[in-house]
Amino acid sequence: MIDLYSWPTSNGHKVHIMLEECGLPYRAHPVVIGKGEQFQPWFLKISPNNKTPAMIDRDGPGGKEISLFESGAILFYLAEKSGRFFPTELLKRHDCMQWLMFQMSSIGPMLGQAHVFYKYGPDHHPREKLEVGIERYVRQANRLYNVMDLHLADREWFAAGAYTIADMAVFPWLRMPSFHGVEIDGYPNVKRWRDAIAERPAVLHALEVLKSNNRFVKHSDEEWDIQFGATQFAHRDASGKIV
Ligand SMILES: N[C@@H](CCC(=O)N[C@@H](CS)C(=O)NCC(=O)O)C(=O)O
Repeated sequence: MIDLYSWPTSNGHKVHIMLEECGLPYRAHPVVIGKGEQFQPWFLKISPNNKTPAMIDRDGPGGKEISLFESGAILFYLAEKSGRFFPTELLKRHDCMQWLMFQMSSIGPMLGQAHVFYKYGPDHHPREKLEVGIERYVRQANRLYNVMDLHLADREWFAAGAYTIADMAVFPWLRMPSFHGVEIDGYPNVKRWRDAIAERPAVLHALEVLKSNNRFVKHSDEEWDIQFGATQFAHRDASGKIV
């Protein structure tokens, strides 16, 4: 059995999608990041970077338990475990991996920063203090959409000529383009690709996972502090205690 410690955000959704696509049995446990549950000692043991999602597979390789953090690593593990959504042919494997890495190193970090500066930040800081960040990350977001739009102009999927974990990794980040200052109609190939994935039954199921916790409302001051302020950046010891 797989225990997934997650939250209904883009990074959590990637793994929910893969689990639903594979039909692997799992239990999804919420880690309430707005309340700071990601800093609990038990969670830091499996996710030392205090981020969701993290996963424990009680029946890992050789029947041994394995715990993993980082959504890309989890997607790759589940692909290897299930033998699905990751090509077997070597050239195609590398193609898929480069686009998975593109998501992990560019789409997630840049769009994530755009959300902080452009969408959430103005509720907590004077806008003039955020301008450099807003300009940089909204530009980065649009630059990345352009990269993806060119790539998808003559391809149905991101890599290997098939729907893979690379598509599953990118998709959740593109559900709310307005959060990162992007007009999706300006990127028709991205829109076509995104809308095709959004219709998949497994994806629709996955977006329901932990959904009752989801809310697109302004962060309270406490939530802001925990996720983006002093509490987030406090130094901690190995047990998670602020030192
Ligand atoms: N690179 C990580 C990023 C994970 C991440 O940023 N998770 C966010 C939710 S989307 C989180 O748990 N934030 C809690 C915090 O920053 O304290 C991954 O892909 O798993």
